[in-house]
Amino acid sequence: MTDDITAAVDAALGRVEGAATLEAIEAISAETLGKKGVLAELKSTLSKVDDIEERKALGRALNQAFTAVGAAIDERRAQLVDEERSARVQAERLDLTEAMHQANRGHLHLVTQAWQELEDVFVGLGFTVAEGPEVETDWHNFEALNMGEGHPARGEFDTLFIGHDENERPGDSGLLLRTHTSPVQIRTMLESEPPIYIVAPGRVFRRDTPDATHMPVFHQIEGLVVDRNISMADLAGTIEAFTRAFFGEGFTSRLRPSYFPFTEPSAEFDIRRPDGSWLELGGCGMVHPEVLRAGGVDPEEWSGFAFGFGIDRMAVMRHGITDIRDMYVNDIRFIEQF
Ligand code: FA5
Repeated sequence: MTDDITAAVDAALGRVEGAATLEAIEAISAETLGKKGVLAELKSTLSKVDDIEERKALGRALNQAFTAVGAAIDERRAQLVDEERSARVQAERLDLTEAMHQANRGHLHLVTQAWQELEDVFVGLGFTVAEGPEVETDWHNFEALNMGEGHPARGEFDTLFIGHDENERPGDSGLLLRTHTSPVQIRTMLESEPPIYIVAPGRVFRRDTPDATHMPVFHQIEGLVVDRNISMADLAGTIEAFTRAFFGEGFTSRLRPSYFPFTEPSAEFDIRRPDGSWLELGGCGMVHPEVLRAGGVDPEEWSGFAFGFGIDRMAVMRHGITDIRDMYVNDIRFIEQF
């Protein structure tokens, strides 16, 4: 019988080693360790052994056989569970690397790109960046800029007013959507002492009908310099340096006499398109003494220049876009070109 036990154990261990699936291992377990298994059958014959010592020894041998085969089965089962799990993970794994390679990264809006590059150019020229609110007071947007109530120049800005209720007349609240970034000049002068060298990019609003060069919501970058002995030559030099840095070679610019209530003298800044036509980019001039006073700056001691350029127009100029509205319709065929 000892030989039978040894043979049963050897056979079981051999099968366990060769088992390739969990089903196979469970079958071996049942056939070896189960109630009707080989070892159980051998155990049932123990009662037929008359010699009590021999029966005890065989009983111990059988118990060891159960333990040895059970341990081998447990070990192999754990291995198979592991193998099956890794096979499943492998099979279900999503290969994301391919999708990553194909992913098409978008880019910032052309106006945002121009905005950021303009900031870089002016910071390079020694300016700092300032900002002001989009909802402005009539005082900051007009009055302090030498356009008191009834000033005819107000009519050039088709203003969107903020009302508290529908019975109000437009303008009653004293609040509006800023029509230009020039109110930031006033806020900066009131908040800081000269010398001042700032640019203020931002969004502005006018009741303008969209066309190839106009949008009702657009962007400007304001510049303000207040220091001792600032002259028109400093303004011209700054604009020249900025044009070269932002547009690069091949673009020509010109200053043409103009009128703004908040600068004296005033000029319009134009840039020549590659096709030879000129586009107005913004206004500029020497800050009017009344504006310096409104900002709490003594015009006897300080002088300054200011400019306000349309960022959207700069973006279209740089990329040779013929219609400003194209930048706002989000046609992917257009966007992908940049
Ligand atoms: C002004 O807004 C003055 N505040 C500029 C200024 C600042 C002059 C400081 C002197 C000193 P103007 O209304 O011309 O000026 O607008 C300036 C620029 O904004 C225009 O030259 C143009 O480039 C741009 N712009 C004006 N209206 C629109 C519009 N509807 N859509 C797109 N760009 C516009």
